[in-house]
Amino acid sequence: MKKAFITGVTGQDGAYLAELLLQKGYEVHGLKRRTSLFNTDRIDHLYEGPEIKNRRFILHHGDMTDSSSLIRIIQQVQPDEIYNLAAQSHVAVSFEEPEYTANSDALGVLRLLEAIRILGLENKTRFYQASTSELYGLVQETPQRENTPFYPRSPYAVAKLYAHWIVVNYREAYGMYACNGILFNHESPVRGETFVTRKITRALARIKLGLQERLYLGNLNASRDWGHARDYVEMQWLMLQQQQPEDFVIASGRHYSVRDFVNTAAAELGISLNWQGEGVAEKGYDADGHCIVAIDPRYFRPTEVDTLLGDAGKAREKLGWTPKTSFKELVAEMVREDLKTAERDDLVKRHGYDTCNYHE
Ligand code: NDP
Ligand code: GDR
Repeated sequence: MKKAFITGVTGQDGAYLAELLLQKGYEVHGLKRRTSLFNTDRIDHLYEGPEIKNRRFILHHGDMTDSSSLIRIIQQVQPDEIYNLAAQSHVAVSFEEPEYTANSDALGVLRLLEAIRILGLENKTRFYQASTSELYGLVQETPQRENTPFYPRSPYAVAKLYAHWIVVNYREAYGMYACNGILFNHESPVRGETFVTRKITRALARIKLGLQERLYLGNLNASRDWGHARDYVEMQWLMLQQQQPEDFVIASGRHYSVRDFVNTAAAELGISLNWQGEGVAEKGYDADGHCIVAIDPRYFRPTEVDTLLGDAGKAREKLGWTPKTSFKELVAEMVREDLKTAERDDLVKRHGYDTCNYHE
């Protein structure tokens, strides 16, 4: 039985990947950091209690900023594959916590690669790094491919640039099977609530049921190449099953603006939006003339990535990969799931209990 170690297993991709690897018969080990509240919502359905014999899903406490925990876990598990998905993954937050972001997102990768070396696992353990389209930042070429020059535009992207190149360097210097998946934005119903897509679907569902008045956003003109996380984790696994380690761009090849995303999600909910005004004064009104979408300049970033569009031609040709979920299907699935949650919150509210209205 193959053993995989997933860092970031409690995150969006970690949950989808753990599920996929368990289906494929792997023994899956996950890194979980200590938090004051539970952080395992996304993987609770995979949990196996100590009473289960031959458990195949096992969590370990550790942290990307703590070498000793990483070395200990890798020594204990002796994984065939490591998927490094852990990161402070929020671009806007990285401007406020640049040092921590560099520590976990850049040095964290070095710690894992060194752990493999220290433990003499270079010839056994294959390594996947969650690289990102944010590396292209101020884009030098459209669409972006594996050889498009990078121009990172945030402390997050700069940290991920280090991560990307240290993986390439360890591959070349030590012959390790290590590769980067340069993934464009991918979303799902379990996407973190502060990323723009989930923020939109969650807020519009709550607005529809009268649980929230308005959705505040930043740059409506930013455009992204959005896909579904379920399709993208399949590629993470495929990249570790090749003869030779290589880096791949993973993208849908289509892009939409944040405003398009709002319109599509609103339409799914039967809300027709009428936009008026320009720049920071732009507002979206519903059919009754209520302003339900407005701009809050707090969400503008010091340096923005205006537009991204990926070309996953290499993945298509070499790995036979194409995304299965369209933009519209993705939005519809996210809206449907957030509407279910909003209906539950509505019920709770009608029974006299207030629900969270946190909308960042
Ligand atoms: P999430 O933010 O949903 O998950 C991040 C995971 O990393 C969580 O499990 C989080 O733990 C964990 N984590 C954060 N900091 C640490 C730390 N110091 N030590 C241990 N664990 C830590 O991200 P996604 O699932 O969306 O993304 C997965 C990876 O892919 C990330 O590296 C991201 O940067 C990258 N990526 C994502 C893309 C996307 O569109 N989703 C596109 C391209 C790259 P906790 O649950 O406790 O917060
Ligand atoms: P991104 O995702 O920065 O691309 O990083 P995010 O959803 O945060 O932003 C996408 C675009 O939307 C604009 N935007 C807003 N963003 C947020 N979060 N909140 C808002 O209110 C808002 N209004 C407009 C942003 O300015 C931006 O242009 C994600 C993360 O998953 C990274 O970890 C990953 O590497 C990249 O995708 C690829």
